[in-house]
Amino acid sequence: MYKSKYLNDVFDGVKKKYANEPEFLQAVEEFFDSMDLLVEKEPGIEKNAILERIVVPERIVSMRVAWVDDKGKIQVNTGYRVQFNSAIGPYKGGMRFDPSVNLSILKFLGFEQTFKNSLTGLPMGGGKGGSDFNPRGKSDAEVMRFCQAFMTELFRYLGPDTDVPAGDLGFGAREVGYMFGMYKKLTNEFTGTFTGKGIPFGGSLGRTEATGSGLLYFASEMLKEFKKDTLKGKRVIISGSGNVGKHAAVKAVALGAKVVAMSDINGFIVDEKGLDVPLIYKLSEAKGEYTAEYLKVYPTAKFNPNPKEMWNTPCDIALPCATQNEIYIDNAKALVANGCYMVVEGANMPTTLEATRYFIENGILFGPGKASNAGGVAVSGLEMSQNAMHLSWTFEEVDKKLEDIMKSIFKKCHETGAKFGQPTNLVLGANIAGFLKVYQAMVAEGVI
Ligand code: NDP
Ligand code: 2IT
Repeated sequence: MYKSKYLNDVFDGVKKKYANEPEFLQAVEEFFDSMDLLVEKEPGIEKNAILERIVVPERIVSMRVAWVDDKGKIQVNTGYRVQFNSAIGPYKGGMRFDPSVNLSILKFLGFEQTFKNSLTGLPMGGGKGGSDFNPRGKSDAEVMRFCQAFMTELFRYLGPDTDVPAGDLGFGAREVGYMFGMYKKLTNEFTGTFTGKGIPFGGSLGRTEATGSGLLYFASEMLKEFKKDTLKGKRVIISGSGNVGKHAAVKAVALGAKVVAMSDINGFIVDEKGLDVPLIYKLSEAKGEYTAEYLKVYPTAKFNPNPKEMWNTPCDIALPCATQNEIYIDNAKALVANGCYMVVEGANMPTTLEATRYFIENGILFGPGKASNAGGVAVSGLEMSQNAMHLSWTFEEVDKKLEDIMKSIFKKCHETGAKFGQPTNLVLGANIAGFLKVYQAMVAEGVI
């Protein structure tokens, strides 16, 4: 129940209409929690029906993707692109390949992306896409055929000033390469219509590392502002050993922290003395299961086949970097009981709403994904700029810009929270600060 009648009415409508989209409803509810403090101060929100409009994607395309596997069998998947909001720039956001992909998940991701992209300060709207295709266990040739088949339909909806996809879960440099190649062939143009591209064909140095590095820059700002402290010597646990988790681990170590546990979908490894992150990086790059190889080198490390139990590991800082809804209320309680005082989200919505509220109510420093993991899309924005200018910046230049953007996002969230009397509530700060720019643009652009 919100204080505002307007908010209650809009949320009731959303709940009824999208009852079968739990992840989307969860993202909207978290966002509306923050809007309760704003809608009465800003009557223009109700007058312009902004919330009714902002929860509906501007366009959703869905397509059949038929392809032939290595055995000659015809396979059929569904591909999607959710073009959520273009008020402040072309649609921008990743593509996810995972059997769990459906419209509820892509809509929650596209909704959050809109506010995340706004927080970066760069001109990017929100979008997300993907497919229920499972890349695990597929050959490179199968992945290529799938990506090409998907692009023969998707290309109609993309463009450097229309919609610019990038990577996400299950979708990395290989997939970007295959999809970009087919896009280029079909459109007969070489433009920056994907980010996260390989360096030889227009990619930005530093994009691969950006989400994980940016997460640690954000975490450093939180520690500096709220605890007058640094990452030096802090015990960190990280879920996910993919693009985000791996680079978060590398940056955590570079900034002096000790990574004591890391997981993937098969389980987690833990070592109080600190994990050998360069070795994990190397082994996980080879794709697939890496823990057995790691334990051969470090027999004192322990393996647990249940990744969820990693949240019972004593730590100072937890970085969920795998997927949505990884930290439930029981995991949150276990983290706090074992001494964790800071949680910073590398994944999108890895913390359930109940667990998020528990952290905030119990004074745990909490960095919401739409702010703390914005480094990836921020460097995607920098890649778009470099492509448009036909030039490329050095790694150091990009990394410095990333650090500045993460500091500025933290400042916006902190100062906006403070304006509403809650300086440590970065969820509130991120939602309101991300929203305000989109809101102003929507009003100025009229009823469309
Ligand atoms: P990757 O596919 O590179 O890595 C995902 C990691 O999470 C893998 O280690 C995977 O294990 C593990 N994982 C996947 N599903 C589950 C599950 N159900 N339970 C436990 N572990 C799981 O994806 P990314 O690192 O790119 O993305 C991770 C998260 O970060 C997602 O929420 C994504 O939306 C978000 N994000 C990504 C950005 C990017 O730039 N890539 C930017 C901002 C946010 P395994 O390898 O064994 O399957
Ligand atoms: O969730 C995200 O921000 C991403 N997957 C990155 C999107 C992008 O366009 O770089």
